[in-house]
Amino acid sequence: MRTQVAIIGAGPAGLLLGQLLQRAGIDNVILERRTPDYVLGRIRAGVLEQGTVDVLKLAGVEDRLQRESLLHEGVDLSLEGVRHRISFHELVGRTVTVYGQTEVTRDLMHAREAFGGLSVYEAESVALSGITDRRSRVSYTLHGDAREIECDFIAGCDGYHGVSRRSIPAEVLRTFERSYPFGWLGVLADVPPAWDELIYASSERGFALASMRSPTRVRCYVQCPLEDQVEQWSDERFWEEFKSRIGADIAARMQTGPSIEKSIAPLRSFVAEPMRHGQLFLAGDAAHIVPPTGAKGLNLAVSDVFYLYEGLLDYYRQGDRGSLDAYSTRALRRVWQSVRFSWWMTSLLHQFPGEEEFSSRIRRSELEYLFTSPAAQAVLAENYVGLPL
Ligand code: RFL
Ligand code: PHB
Repeated sequence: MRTQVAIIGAGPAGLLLGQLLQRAGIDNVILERRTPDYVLGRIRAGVLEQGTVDVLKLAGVEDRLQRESLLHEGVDLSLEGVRHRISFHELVGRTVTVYGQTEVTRDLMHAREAFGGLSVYEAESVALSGITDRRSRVSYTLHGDAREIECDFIAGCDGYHGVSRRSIPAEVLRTFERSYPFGWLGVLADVPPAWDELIYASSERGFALASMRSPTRVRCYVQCPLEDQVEQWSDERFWEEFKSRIGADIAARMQTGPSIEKSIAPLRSFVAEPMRHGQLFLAGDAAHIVPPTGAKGLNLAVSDVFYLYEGLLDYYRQGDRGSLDAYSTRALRRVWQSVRFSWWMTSLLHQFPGEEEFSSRIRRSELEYLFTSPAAQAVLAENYVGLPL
């Protein structure tokens, strides 16, 4: 088989790139290791920047998003149960959109089906070759049959554990990493949220986040030890812990219910440079990971894809390689901004096990400064709503 762009991975990055290229008449094939249901079963991000919504519009997948998403004008930061509102709208004149990653993925899958784009699910043993000699190929097996795709470019959109980044020689790739000594335990439940906007809560027992997916569905997280297993956390234990951190007034009026999904994610920051090697371009979690505290992972995947799309468009429309050549530099500039912001939000709001008293006093002092200083709040707001693409 021959195509112009072979895309590895059908997460939001791969599907969005496929959809943008499809609309521009650029031929592409998506290879995904899992089944569509498995991909849709992964509960992840919930907050979209305006820039992300704009790119989704460009991809023609805004109908359901516009009908079902929730517009949030700010968030609450809570310290030991006392909440302080950060109004993005008042501070920087912008807002964010609450709409689950699962729904973005579902909309993109439907759009691809409608357009007749080729997605190969359950592709095994995906391997990349000829990345630097302009005869790029991707081989894989499907239900035991060996197959190969010849292509102009490969887009590595296969997440942190994918094969694309590992196909770049070690002497070319530099990686930067920080692991945090805790994880997030997340629960999805069909109860109406007792909060109007997200609450990021710092408490002596650890961080908690109150989020939502719709007027009838909540998504809540608590910071937990890295060693914890989901089985140790019954729904009762989760809700009790969540209530002890989120603040007494919310705890008193919130509804709880059986979890429909429960999972633990470790927190880490990771960046691989460069994001391009020969004809291979990395996008999204394949190139970088941020801790979820800043709500940036999905948004970064979208900005990478947008830059890559512009580069491919210039190449196929005008034969101009300039923006493809600039891709890695351009994407990494924005990546590092989000890496910095996510690291800062994580450091500000979590309890670090074994930390000396000095650091926790500094953190408390910074939070108190944030609550009283519109200048400090504006810095948070500007980053949270998303720096310009
Ligand atoms: P994905 O979603 O991991 O998709 C990669 C796809 O590639 C497939 N794959 C392969 N396919 C073929 N061959 C191989 N060898 C393959 N190896 C892997 C995988 O099966 C998968 O389908 O990466 P992508 O598309 O780059 O998207 C990135 C986002 O998923 C991620 O950044 C966000 O979910 C991060 N994130 C959040 N981001 C936000 O912007 N806002 C949020 O509020 C937010 N909250 C979160 C989050 C991530 C979380 N977890 C669990 C990590 C909350 C959590 C708890
Ligand atoms: C979510 O709703 O899953 C969510 C929201 C904000 C974050 C992380 C996760 O910072």
